[in-house]
Amino acid sequence: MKVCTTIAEIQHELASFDKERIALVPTMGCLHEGHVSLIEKAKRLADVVVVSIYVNPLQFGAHEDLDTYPRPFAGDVQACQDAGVDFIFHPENLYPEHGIQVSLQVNDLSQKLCGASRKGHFDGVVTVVNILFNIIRPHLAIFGEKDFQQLSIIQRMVADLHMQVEVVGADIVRDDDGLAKSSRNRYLSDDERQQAKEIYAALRLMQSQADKHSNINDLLTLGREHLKQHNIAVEYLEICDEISLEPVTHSQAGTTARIFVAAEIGTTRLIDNLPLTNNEEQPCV
Ligand code: PAJ
Repeated sequence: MKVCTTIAEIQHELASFDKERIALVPTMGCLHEGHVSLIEKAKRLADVVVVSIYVNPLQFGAHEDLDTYPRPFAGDVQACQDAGVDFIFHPENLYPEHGIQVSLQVNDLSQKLCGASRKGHFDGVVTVVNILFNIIRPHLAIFGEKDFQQLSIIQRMVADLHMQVEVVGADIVRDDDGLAKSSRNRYLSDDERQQAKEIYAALRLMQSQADKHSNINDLLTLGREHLKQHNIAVEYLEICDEISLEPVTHSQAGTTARIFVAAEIGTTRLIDNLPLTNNEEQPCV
């Protein structure tokens, strides 16, 4: 495995792989099992795996955790080595010295769910992902369903702009009690960590009751009550279509309906999502 810190260096390395399939796994580092599962999927689907580690300033709001975002680089290098990564791309900066003049903008898809409270966040994400695609020129790129809105928006970017890259989604990796793994889980105290598992519990409760409630609002109330009982402050709890991200009514809810949640535990903001219908328990036909 090689660590490249400049664009010239990574492009020089990748130039020798003109016949191989290159996969990119974009990350902001502080790697955990969720990221490793993306790397494993990349290894199954491609010949050469590049992991980018870059805490992208453009996607953080003024009052967000850019400065304190954990950057345990030595541990990340070890995790990549153990997972069989070929190249780490770890640039110091990806933007022009005096600021970026031309960037990408997401329309309606960025106004919903996380985008409602994180103005400009998804513009920052698509801009950096586009820059990474242009530098690495991967055949495929892997993104986790943990950030489902991000995955949907990147799929839409690639479709709308006719980009020559295949976007592949990967399942959410969770702790044993269901909490979705996240670099931000390390901000939680022991008590908060106990509380945090109730986010997944609320999603499962809603999923398990989905076919008993014909009214989508009853389901949302059920989830909200569960979170309230555990003193969890909800930023949003919605049931939306996976592609349009528009709220669905129960009568429309098919296999593409998904429950989305963002909640604050103490000062830590956590997100999660789950299909409304538990596809795994459905009989194969
Ligand atoms: P980051 O938060 O580091 O996440 C990198 C990738 O790991 C994303 O695709 C995310 O969905 C995935 N991931 C995180 N936790 C996961 C989990 N528990 N299970 C499965 N996948 C998980 O997302 C970003 O970085 C940035 O926005 C980025 C795309 C790198 C652009 O800066």
